[in-house]
Amino acid sequence: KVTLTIDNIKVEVPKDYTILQAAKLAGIDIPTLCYLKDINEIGACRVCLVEVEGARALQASCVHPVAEGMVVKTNTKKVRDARKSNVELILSNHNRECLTCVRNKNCELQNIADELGISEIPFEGEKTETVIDDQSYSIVRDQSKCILCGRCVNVCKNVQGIGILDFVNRGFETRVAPAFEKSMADVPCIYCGQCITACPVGALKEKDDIDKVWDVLDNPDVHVVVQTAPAVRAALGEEFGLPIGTRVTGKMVAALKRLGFDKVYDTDFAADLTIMEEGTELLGRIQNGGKLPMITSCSPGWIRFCEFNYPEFLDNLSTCKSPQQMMGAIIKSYYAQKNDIDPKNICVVSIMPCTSKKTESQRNEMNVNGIRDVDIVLTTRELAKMIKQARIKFLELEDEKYDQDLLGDYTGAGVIFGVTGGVMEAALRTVAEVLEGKSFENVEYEAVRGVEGVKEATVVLGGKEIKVAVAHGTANAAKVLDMVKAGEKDYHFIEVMACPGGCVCGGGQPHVSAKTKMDIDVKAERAKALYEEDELLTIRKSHENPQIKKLYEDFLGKPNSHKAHELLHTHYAA
Ligand code: HC0
Ligand code: SF4
Repeated sequence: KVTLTIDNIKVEVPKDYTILQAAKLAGIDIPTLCYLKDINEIGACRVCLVEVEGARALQASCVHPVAEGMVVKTNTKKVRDARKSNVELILSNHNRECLTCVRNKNCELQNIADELGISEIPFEGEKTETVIDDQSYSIVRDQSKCILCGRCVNVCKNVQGIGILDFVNRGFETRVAPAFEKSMADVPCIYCGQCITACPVGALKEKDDIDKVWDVLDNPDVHVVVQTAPAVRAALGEEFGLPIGTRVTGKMVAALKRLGFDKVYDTDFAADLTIMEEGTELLGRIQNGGKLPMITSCSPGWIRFCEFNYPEFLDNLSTCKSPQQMMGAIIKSYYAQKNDIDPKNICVVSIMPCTSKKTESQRNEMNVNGIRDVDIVLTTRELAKMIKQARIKFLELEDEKYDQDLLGDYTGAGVIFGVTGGVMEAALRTVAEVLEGKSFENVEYEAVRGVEGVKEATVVLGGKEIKVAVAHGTANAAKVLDMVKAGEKDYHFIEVMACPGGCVCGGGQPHVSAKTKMDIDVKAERAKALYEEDELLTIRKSHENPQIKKLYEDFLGKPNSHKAHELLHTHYAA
């Protein structure tokens, strides 16, 4: 421990702390801009400058280590002036069309300019040309908004282990872009959108598909069915000022009904269906000497990561489509048939916490006889925008229930899909009962829960040891695959989610400022919301979902049947 003085307040902190951390502990707020806890701690923007007694220049507090007896001042004229001119400099080459920016009122640069009292930009010079890359289905990059903070660069490189975005060129020509300034559509980007959630400004955003949805809602000839992913309910409320981790399932359903969707269903139904298919596939592979470890295939960012970086594992992927795609395929077959609607007149809209789901829905594989499983994908953020555009008073909505017919039941197992370890836990709940031939009271598998990057467990089922692993964030997935490749591990089943924390922290979820991330573990808070819903539900195992049983009886036959394969499975080839 060391003791230092910040603004005349004595504070004792661990000796590996930075001044920024120490100040925080002392209740002193230092502004930051490029700083992103654990991800981007590089002192580049020079907004967090402080005066350190004895040092000649001002110091970037986010990287400057504390020392015994150090005396720090965070609010002198020198400090205020320096911070201000550094932000003015950033603003002088920034596209300041805030009113039409996706991050208007939710922009860390806008906030800091306001807090520092910046009322004019003293230097006006040459500006970076506006170049917009909107060629991919998922991500739009606007160079004129980029402030070169490096947050996206480091999340992509270090957290995801990918490195699509980097600094290119020098001096005034410096840009953050893919190599050779290629389009995001032409590089091995997995569209996880972690770069978007790291971006403090509007330089990175999702492809906006809101108007497509308004169009189909306005068209009386189209039957529009919406599905909501498990993780959306854990975060949508944040867009309306609710605390992180507030569960808003009922209000979300009410809002979707007001927006005019013909039917509102939960992707959780299809998550249960996935467990039936994937669980059966796993048992089949174990019993018949199939390819192991089997690896989950529901996270489209992970699928792309595997295709680009570990093609030798493509046969290890479960052949199951993701729940979002299964839901679409079932709506356009079973549901269409039962309701006597031509599937060509049905539009399936998904609300997802994910930007990669937009690209997934457009993949060649994701159709049945030329009919797309899912037509339009919106992120959680886009849904919030639609609700605001419709002037729906979200906070005042009474809870409503999903539509109940045919695809309305869902279980706790389906809900927890949205958090890392959830798919594994849901699978174990079902596989355990099949192998043991009896029903279990305790359904909670603590070993696969939590925010650790790689989790492992061995469960004994029907006298057989089943070894499983869970990885979230693609850098962690790579670690697990490398161990399997090296023969160090022999798992039966691996769950991979591309985003750290799982879908609850997907690239389409509401923005959380770097400042809030210093205080709150967003992954854990949002996960809690889903575990809470799981506990509240009476049915917590996928195979006990009554409408899933009915779907098999009336339509699919058995799990992994010929029909199930035609609709719900696919194959990924290199
Ligand atoms: Fe997920 Fe999913 S759990 S990927 O994270 O498996 O996006 O929430 O919808 O499809 O169900 C995302 C979330 C889903 C799918 C489900 C899976
Ligand atoms: Fe990197 Fe993911 Fe952003 Fe692509 S979407 S640049 S992989 S962080």
